[in-house]
Amino acid sequence: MRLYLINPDNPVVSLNNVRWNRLNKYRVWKPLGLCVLAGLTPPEWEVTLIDENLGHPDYEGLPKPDLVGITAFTSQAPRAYEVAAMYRAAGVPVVMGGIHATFCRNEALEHADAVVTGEAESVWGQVLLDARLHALRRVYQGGLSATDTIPPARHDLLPGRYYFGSVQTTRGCPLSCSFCSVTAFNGGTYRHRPVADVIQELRLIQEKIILFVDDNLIGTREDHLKYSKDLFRSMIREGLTRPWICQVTINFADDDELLELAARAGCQGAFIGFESPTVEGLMAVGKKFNLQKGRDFRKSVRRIQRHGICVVGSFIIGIDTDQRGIGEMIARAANGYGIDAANVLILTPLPGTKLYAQMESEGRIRSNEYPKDWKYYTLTYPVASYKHLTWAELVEEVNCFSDRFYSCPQILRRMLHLARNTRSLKTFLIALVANLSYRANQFLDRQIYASELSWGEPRTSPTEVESKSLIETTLVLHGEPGV
Ligand code: B12
Ligand code: SF4
Repeated sequence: MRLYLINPDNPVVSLNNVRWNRLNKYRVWKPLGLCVLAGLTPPEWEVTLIDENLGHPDYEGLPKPDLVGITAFTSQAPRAYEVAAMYRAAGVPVVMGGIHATFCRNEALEHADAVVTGEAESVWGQVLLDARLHALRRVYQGGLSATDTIPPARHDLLPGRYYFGSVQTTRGCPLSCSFCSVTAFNGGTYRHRPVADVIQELRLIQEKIILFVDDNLIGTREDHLKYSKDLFRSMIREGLTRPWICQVTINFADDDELLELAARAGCQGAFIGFESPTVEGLMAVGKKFNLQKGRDFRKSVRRIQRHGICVVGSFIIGIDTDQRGIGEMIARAANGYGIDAANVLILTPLPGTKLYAQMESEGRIRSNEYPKDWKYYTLTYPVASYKHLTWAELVEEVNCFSDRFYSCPQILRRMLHLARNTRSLKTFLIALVANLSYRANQFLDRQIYASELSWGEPRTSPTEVESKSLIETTLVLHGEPGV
């Protein structure tokens, strides 16, 4: 029996599009969900993983599979449905799963023979049995899995084409930011995999650098931190100290023992959500956590960097409290905190989030021709009405941030600072690549925005703008087929 597991791409994502920016080859990460699914698949199935981010295969030339499984973040959904249609037309049953199919189950059911909601560990075996018997049910509710049932991912199925290997040690996050799908998907749980399982899986990864895909690697409570320390100690003991990067909350800075162990275990970079430079902004997105203990961000960032770990900060523009000048304010805050790179995203109502429910009830979601418009839910496009900013103004603020933060002198200043303060060449290189690729991607996004603005969007609120035409202009300029 032949099974294809497919990760669709999204033609309007610059972040992981190698064709647009060669530096993005450092930012194309393995679709770990599909590698886990392959790990759950019994040996009588011959599994092929297809990651469209590495290029589309010649589907026609591939042998016909018995079953196709497709994953999708929301922004990948339109392409996922195209691939599903192609296989269903050829008489191959298609199963969809992942975060988008979970939150938009009925929509996914229109495009697939079966949908798996939630995590796959408890139901994938049944799906495969039913597929063999040509008796697929329409919906399989995976719910949340016990973490000791997560198999080692099949890292071997996508060899040699990625700079980063991926591994997951926890699922969920103890916090609940309004814009984030993680807590909605995980029902507010924060679950740890057995340390021994993670260690076993780390041994299977061939790549020289690893991304811990955990949304919050260290958690917030004492017992969470204890788990992280146990994990790092085991990694050190077992000699599994290849360089790695991770996502954490700012409390990473508060425990020197944790930082020391993380650094010794190979940590070179931490991605931290600062979200907003203002107290009101943090309150508006439900991230009061960042305000606890009278936090001094500059000192916290320094404490992390002192361990040779670079800090990449993430911010959001378009929060209800954001006004003109927010781009400049974020650039100043990011420089003030002393972070090594920063990423600014546009507030986006992702399905399943509190933000989506709020914006929908207020009639503020503008890009709502689904499923077509999902491709803009990349956090780099405006898709809603923003309280104090028109789309044009929002884009100007994003551009203003980039001009200030990613100017050549600023990048040079940061790199000199890093070179003086870290003895790790690898940390330096990671930060350099992050800066250069963010800079290049911002310019790509700007080309898109510029084309929209030159097309003539007046500086009016998107309620008065035909948002559909705006987006279509963008796509025509990028040669998007079918528009
Ligand atoms: C690593 C990661 C990335 C990597 C991508 C790696 C990759 N190719 O998968 C990078 C950095 C490139 C990335 C990019 C983006 N990401 Co991202 N990313 C993640 C992260 C942190 C981990 C994903 C992961 O590996 N999880 C571990 C695996 C094991 O879990 P899983 O994928 O959910 O799979 C399980 C189930 O869902 C299910 N399942 C999944 N697929 C399938 C398929 C079938 C057939 C079946 C049966 C079951 C099934 O079974 C699996 C095992 O139980 C998640 C957060 C999260 N917790 O998922 C965010 C997340 C998925 N990303 C998110 C977003 C928004 C993005 C971006 C759009 C924006 C951005 N700037 O970050 C971009 C664009 C991506 C694109 N191609 O369009 C959102 C998605 C929300 C949504 N509704 O779409 C998430 C949830 C984060 C968040 N805070 O909300 N991301
Ligand atoms: S801290 Fe990060 S992962 Fe956790 S809910 Fe907030 S944005 Fe999501």
